[in-house]
Amino acid sequence: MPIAPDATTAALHATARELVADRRGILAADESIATMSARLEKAGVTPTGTGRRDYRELLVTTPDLHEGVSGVILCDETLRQRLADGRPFPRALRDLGLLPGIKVDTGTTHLPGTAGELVTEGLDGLPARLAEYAELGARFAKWRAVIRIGEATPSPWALAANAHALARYASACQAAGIVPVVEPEVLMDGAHPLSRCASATTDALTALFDALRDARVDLRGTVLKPNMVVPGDGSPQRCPPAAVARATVDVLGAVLPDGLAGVAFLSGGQAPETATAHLAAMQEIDTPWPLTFSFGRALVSPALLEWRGAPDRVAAAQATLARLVRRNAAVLRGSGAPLQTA
Ligand code: 5MM
Repeated sequence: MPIAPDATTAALHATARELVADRRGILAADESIATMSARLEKAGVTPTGTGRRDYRELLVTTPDLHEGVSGVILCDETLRQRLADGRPFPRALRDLGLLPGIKVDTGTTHLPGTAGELVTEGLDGLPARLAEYAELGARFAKWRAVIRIGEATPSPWALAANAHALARYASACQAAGIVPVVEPEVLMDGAHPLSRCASATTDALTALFDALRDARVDLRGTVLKPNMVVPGDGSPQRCPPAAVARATVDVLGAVLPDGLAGVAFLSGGQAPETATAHLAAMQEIDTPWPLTFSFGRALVSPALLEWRGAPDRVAAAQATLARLVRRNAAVLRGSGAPLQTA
């Protein structure tokens, strides 16, 4: 049973559907200041607040971005910044036909009692922050748990702790009228085979959906942002896109309850063409939820390299991003409607 009042519930459902429908995906541009600064420096751009703002402005003002992207996830810094023309980012996004989103976790920390496993933080004061983000125009939010495959990991305790945090975050979002995008990312790091990623992803999703049920999170107002089921990046195993698609959909099909608004995959460090090939192969399989993309690096990395901070390369960088967005949107299946409409 939904915990929010009716009008809010209907609005949550509508926003969640809009995020995953109409052959569009979500652009993840929510790198923390530290991550974004490191990526800018690597591309030869001075990592100042202005540099980060200019880069995000380049991304969101890419011509016709709304044709393949429904919403953009920003970080706290960008949500409070303004475009060069003076418009705050959330308003500019709305003007451009894009839903404003916000990353609300505050990063990961070591989880005591584990062999180096991580738990994501940010629950303290979250309801007040969400109220402010809603006031600033955020319509959806994102929280990422980071799960590493190792000899003895992921441990049940790390999965439970991360699932508990994701569920508390998701229910706080819905109480604030914001759609939660729940991201339990099983990293690609390692030499493990695809089967190991499948079992770790199954365990992570099982813990997550148990916690979401216990927290009475409304799944029709929720989007899942999972990893694809792939071999580790150091594994000699080579899997064709059809095998990745089959394994990924099988894992999701075994765990996901009815009614979820949709699934928007992260790219996790896959090359852009690989992530797109996997997404395309998944569209060949019938699923009860719309499957789309919520890529970060697989959409923006080539554009950042093209730009390198030069004003006269903004148009070329935007063309690079637009090409990748079009390519991913083009592989999406036509039906964006969730099956459960009651
Ligand atoms: C864009 O990067 C997001 C934020 O990362 P940090 O907080 O670590 O700086 C990240 O959560 C991202 O949304 C997901 O990992 C998906 O991005 P990729 O590049 O894996 O598609």
